[in-house]
Amino acid sequence: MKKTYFLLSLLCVGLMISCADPKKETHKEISIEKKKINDSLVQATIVTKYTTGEKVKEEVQIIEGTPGEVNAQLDTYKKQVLQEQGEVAHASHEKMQDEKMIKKIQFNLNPKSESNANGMVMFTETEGQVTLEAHINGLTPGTHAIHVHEKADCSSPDGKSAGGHWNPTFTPHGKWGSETGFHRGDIGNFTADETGHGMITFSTDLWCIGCEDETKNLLGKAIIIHQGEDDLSSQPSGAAGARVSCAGIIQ
Ligand SMILES: [Cu+2]
Ligand SMILES: [Zn+2]
Repeated sequence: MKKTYFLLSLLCVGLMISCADPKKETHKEISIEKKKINDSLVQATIVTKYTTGEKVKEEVQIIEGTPGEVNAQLDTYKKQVLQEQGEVAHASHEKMQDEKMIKKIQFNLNPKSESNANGMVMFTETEGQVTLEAHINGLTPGTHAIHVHEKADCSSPDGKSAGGHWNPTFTPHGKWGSETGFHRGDIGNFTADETGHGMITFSTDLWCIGCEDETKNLLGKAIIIHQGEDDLSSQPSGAAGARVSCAGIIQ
């Protein structure tokens, strides 16, 4: 009796193994990320992840060239993948993720109005969202205003060559997001510590880097840091005082 049970259970285990694992399925996942390096150079990274049971294998392919070249190569690649997918449809599972375009530009902030305020400002655009990150040194401790002004011209000693606040929607000056209106350049205020260092990050989908929409496009504008605080109400520019640092947002 015992022997029969043993044999039966062996048979069951054997059946379970063969049923669960007819031929190991390989899952294939593809992700494409596009990165703009400069205006004439784009880099696309294709990562293909093969998962067979516990095993994961990754293949990385990098394509670099002009936007046209890279797009053409990606098109060819995608057609290939679709063909393969047709042939091995039941054995593999494929997911083509959205292409992500990451744009990144960076500028130096230079002292104006006989200040020592310098630093850097960086803009990153990904999936319709632009993030600004600015680091400034040489400020007087306390609150300072930061705005986008209308012209990428920092040539004058007082920074006034950059013009007024960038205001493509012709609204009053104010706090960002305010119902009574705000300029597209009204980033607001940040604090410098006792060593004169300050930093700010700011994110919005109301900006873009080099798109067609002139109510959103940052290129050709300037970043200005002020000696004083933006009161977020005085017209037309928040009474923030002298312009102590300037960066042109030039392509
Ligand atoms: Cu300003
Ligand atoms: Zn303003």
